[in-house]
Amino acid sequence: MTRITYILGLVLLVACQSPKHSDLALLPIIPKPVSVVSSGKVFELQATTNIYVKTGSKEWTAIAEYLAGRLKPSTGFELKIVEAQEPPTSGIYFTLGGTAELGEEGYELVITENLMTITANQPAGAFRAIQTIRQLLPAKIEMPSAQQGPWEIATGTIRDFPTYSYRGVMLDVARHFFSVEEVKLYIDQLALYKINFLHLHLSDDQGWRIEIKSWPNLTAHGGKTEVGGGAGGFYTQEQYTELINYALSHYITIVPEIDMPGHINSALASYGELNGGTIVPVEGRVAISEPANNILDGKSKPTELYTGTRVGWSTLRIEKEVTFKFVDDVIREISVLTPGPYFHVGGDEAQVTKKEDYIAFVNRFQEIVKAHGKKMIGWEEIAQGNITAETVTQHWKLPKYALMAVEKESKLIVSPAEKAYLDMQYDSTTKLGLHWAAYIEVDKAYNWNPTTLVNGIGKENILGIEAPLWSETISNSDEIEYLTFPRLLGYAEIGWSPDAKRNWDEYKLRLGKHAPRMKALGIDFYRSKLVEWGE
Ligand code: TNX
Repeated sequence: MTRITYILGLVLLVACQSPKHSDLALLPIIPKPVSVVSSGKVFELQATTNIYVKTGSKEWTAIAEYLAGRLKPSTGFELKIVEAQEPPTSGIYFTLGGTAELGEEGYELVITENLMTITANQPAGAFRAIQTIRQLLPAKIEMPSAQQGPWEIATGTIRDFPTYSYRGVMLDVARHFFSVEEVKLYIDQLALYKINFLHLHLSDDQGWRIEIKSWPNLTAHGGKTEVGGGAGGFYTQEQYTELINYALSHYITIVPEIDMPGHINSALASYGELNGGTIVPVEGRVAISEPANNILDGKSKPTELYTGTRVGWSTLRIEKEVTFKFVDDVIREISVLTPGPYFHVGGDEAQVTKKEDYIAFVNRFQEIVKAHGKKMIGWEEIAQGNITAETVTQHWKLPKYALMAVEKESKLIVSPAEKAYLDMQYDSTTKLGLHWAAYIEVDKAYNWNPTTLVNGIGKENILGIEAPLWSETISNSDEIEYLTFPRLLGYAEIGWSPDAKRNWDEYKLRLGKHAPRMKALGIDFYRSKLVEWGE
């Protein structure tokens, strides 16, 4: 073999191996699917492509409509939705069924030159499949205006299902309020990466954000401001329901949180009878550790509204009868509006609540939440209470509480602050966010595993993962996006993809290819230097 033919041969070999659009297995899907097998051909989406739904149920039709709606602005196609009893020979075909392995959210996607078949046990699986299909199309599919095709999809088979059943994000709407429209936009963005729970932190010292009809001053007064002194705001019950339904149409379950017994100043400022005395917040993160002893002076004046960022200085008082009337009313009203299984009672940083009172609070909260038909979730400190196996503990900081929870057979949502807090800065030059737990660059956000976080805690103890976004430093969608993206994609993959398939060096290549997609969606993401961003 001459040198020339050898080099030519090499060039040819490399050319054949380099990514081609028709190779399904080389597409940068996030989260990475369980299995992808390519068959080397191309399916082309055209104006005449029909979307067939086998079951004819309203829910499946709504999913088909969601797909058609997502594809319309950029393609200009008005794809028709047709009921089919038999598998069609061409088009996009949604059908019920599949192996047990696919579970509630899994799907199988079989793509041939003429037909794309989506099979799932449940509508949720079909919805997740659509998110994969979006990522199989060129990034410009996400543009809000008409683009030039062709709209080609590589052929092959994808089988996919999640590792964890809980893959959440938390948005703090208390420190800064976010409008219904801003939360809906966030839901749109989370859906693309197969997130299935959105935890809303609805109350804190700085603001009460959900209408409670039996305690109207919570929002009328307690919703009036936010960190920095802005106007705050709140959701009426109708608006909250609108958010629940919007999330549900994206197969996302809302978890409402009312943070108690600490982080409660907005309620104490709204109703003097809830206030057990004057506690003045002190400088620094760790506030006073001893409860003030003038607490039950009977005068019960409301506190002042608070617009700073200190934590751990307010508390409900267990000695007051009215406290539990309040707690019961709030949990009842929100539970009635919430179809999801969970109610989050907060329970974090109750630094001025006596330990024995704190434990008694947790026990009462658990009873009340159960009485209103929900399962309790609380931040890890609740593990000190008599929590049952039904209660879920959200681990954020101390391994000892995670272990305590697991001993009580409580399952964990893992949200380790130094790895999974979306409000942590990327590095020391990041303008938004905080860094009390860590700086979290994009590699650090990705490079960890829930099952190796705490010695003695394994997959069987873990319900899933959640990335919380606290909002002390952010107040609009652009800022939400900057801290959320691109780290969210990594959390989504940790929650969904088999751990053995994950590695940073391979992931960062896929991540880089999501730049044009996020850009097309108008997402203001952080362009980490660790990633080569595609255009
Ligand atoms: C700790 S994490 C908090 C929040 C703050 C956050 C800021 C947790 C359960 N509590 O009250 O907003 O730090 O990063």
